[in-house]
Amino acid sequence: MDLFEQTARERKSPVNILHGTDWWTDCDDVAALRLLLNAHRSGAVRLLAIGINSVMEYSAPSVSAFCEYSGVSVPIGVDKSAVRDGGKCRYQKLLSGFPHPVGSNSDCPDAWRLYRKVLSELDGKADIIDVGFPQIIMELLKSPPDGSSPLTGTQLVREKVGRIWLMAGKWDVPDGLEYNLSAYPVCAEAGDYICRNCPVPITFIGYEVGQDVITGADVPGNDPLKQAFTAHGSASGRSSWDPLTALTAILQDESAAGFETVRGFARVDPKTGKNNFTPDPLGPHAYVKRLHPAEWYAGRINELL
Ligand SMILES: [Ca+2]
Repeated sequence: MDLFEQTARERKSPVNILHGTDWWTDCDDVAALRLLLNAHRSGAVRLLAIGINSVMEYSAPSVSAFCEYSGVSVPIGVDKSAVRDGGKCRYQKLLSGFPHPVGSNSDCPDAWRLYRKVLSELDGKADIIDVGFPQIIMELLKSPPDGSSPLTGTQLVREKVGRIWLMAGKWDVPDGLEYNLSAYPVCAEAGDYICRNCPVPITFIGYEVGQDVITGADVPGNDPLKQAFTAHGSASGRSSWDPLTALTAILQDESAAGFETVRGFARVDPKTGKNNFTPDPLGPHAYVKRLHPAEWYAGRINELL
């Protein structure tokens, strides 16, 4: 029995998850989604929606194909305004060569609208993960009442979201600077907005936590996960920022994921994206520090991919 099956057995019901991913130039997003799909299949979580927060031609079809390969159908939303220049499409077209029910990005609703619909229809709460650019969560928080719900986005999140787990920031130094909060102006804007306005707790998994945790080397060559890693130039493994975030959320417990938490108030500069943290045991935010060597985390993730 693996860790997800054991987790499922200990839970009364699966934890509901909405998962945001940039699915952009790096391949650790693909490993993170594989962990979530495996946890879904084991019954530890219920993956209710995926929001893509960057757009390439094959974004939604490749996410759809990757889910389909695991036998899991998940509604996909896209932030269609998030078309970026300069990103090299390394694996998206390749993965869209596998069967995919979603034909194109335009088949998908706006991600924040999908999140509103899923949350409003939910009996109970869901957690939100994001391992990419955080603007979908900002758009959700800012969203007005609509056909899905009479609540504002902030009210809906307060009522229906348990916790938020973000791969974002660099927390081991003052004025930390990390890609998801600084790559584009909207990233810094969203990081700042979420820190100041989100009504539910947020745990940050920072750059420093995942960089030297190298995973994915042992996946068989016919697996689309391995093919994505190889296309990215990471056949011998890749840093595990996004998989560590997904795993911590799946376990619902930073200490079970091998971390110490520092609780307090996170701040993100709305212009530069630099992040800072004021410790406070009653604060709504937390970042994590590793308690084990990199190999400990890598071994766990590799077993679950
Ligand atoms: Ca990512």
